[in-house]
Amino acid sequence: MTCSKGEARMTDQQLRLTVTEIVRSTRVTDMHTHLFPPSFGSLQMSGADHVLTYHYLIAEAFRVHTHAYDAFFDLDTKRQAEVIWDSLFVRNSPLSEAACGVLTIAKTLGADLGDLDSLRQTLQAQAGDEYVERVMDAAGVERLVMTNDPLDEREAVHWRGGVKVHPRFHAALRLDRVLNDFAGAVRQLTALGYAVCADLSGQTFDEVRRFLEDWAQVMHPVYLALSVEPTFDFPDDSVRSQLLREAVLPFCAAQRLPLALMIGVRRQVNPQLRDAGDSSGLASLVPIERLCAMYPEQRFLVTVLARENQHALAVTARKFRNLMPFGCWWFVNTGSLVDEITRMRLELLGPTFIPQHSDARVLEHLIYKWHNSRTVIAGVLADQYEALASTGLRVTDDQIQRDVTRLLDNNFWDFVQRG
Ligand code: FIX
Ligand code: ZN
Repeated sequence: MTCSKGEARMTDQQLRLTVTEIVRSTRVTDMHTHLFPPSFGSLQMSGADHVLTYHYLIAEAFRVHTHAYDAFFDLDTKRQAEVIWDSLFVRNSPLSEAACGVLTIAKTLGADLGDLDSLRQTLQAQAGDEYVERVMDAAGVERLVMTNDPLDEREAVHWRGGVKVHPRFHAALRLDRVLNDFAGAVRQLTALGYAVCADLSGQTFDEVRRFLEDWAQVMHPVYLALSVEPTFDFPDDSVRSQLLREAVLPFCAAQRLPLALMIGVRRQVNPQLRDAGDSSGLASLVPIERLCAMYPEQRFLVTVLARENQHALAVTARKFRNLMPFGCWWFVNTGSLVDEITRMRLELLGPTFIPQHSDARVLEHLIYKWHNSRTVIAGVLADQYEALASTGLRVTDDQIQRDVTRLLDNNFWDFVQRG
């Protein structure tokens, strides 16, 4: 960045256009999704019916239709999609972020708006690599990270069979089953030949570590991930805390892998809603401070679900360089909150965070999620560059491009590869 001193500098409007164009055209790494490539068979989800039966839309549609919970879930996917379509797109205007997103997908892929048949014909339910690449390109997503649970048999069977992973997909080894329900995991781990005990006695820590090592060799994860409830504490004498201390963190250190923590989910506040039944709660960031202080060489990627926790996360990241805030997760992934959170992070951290991930569960979600996120990120950045330019500093295209590439791509890879 150079001082303007007599040189022509961009008008605010030019600056805004430049930032918008750079954010629009910069390819992202989507560092947390629930997507799979076609080689994982039915785990790969795409097409209109899956787009419409996204759990975000399921929850919203229950506020409109009168089906009993079980009666709705007893319907097949096609019929569920029709109920949701009728509830959110016919009987109401699709004003929510997730509902409007379906129209963004339709428009981008060339389906007729307001026509479910057209959406079904345009989006491919049986996707091959070519369609996956077309959708990723339309969303400007160069690479993405999956969520890979080694204790999910539907998934493990593909890995054991030597599945070929599309080169634009990367793995993240998900620890929820092992760490959040160790008693349940013990049954599975024992059946798989790992000598673990629910009371953590004997070889348990070594065996959990061996399990992680075995799966790291298969998946080549770019990080490990765990979601936790708002009351998450560390260190304490819980089974999870002991497993973290004695097995997971030593494993991460040996393999130089970051640990992603997703904090603040209250699972199944309404079990009748199934996948749509989780909620959010306020957490303390003190356990994250402790983790970062106790393990200064360990890198932590952290996202928080409660709006009220976002500021504490940014402040904590100012104190610990081994903490990387990422994304606006789930209930805070809406335009107004992404704007607020991204603005605040930029003000407190400069371009040293990962502004967004999509959490897409269905391939085409990438399109609307990244379209919406880019729009907000561009607006926030344009305001900050405008403020910078008003000091007399000349902001160049190259510098904007460098910063945007950091935010949308390099910050993630630099952080995970720092080890
Ligand atoms: O734990 C997670 O990774 C969450 O993102 C999901 O479980 C959640 O259902 C989701 O899709 C949120 O966007
Ligand atoms: Zn997720």
